Amino acid sequence: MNGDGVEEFAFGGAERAGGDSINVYEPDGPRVWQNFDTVEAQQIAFGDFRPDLPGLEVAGLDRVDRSANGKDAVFLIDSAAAPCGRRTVPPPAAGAPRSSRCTTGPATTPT
Ligand SMILES: [Ca+2]
Ligand SMILES: [Ca+2]
Repeated sequence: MNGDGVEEFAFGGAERAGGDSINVYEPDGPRVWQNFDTVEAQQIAFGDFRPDLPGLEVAGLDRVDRSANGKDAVFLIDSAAAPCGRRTVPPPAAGAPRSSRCTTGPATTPT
């Protein structure tokens, strides 16, 4: 991400009040950058999602509203910690299944 040839790692953190930050660190400890533009960042991944921007970006899910109403967003942050994309995820349609378990296809048994 920062061009030093050593891969960083990233995670959502609780710097201020519960999962409100994205943190990128070098594997030996120094923090590369921190961003506070999320409410609760999850499922963070590095990738060259925007080839028009230098280096890798960080994408993830932001749990904007954890109430019964629920509201999620996906975000993108550039290699210098600046937000460069955000989109609210529409809620599921009424009656849509919300289970995280696979409900289709045949059951399998480990051999
Ligand atoms: Ca590095
Ligand atoms: Ca890029």
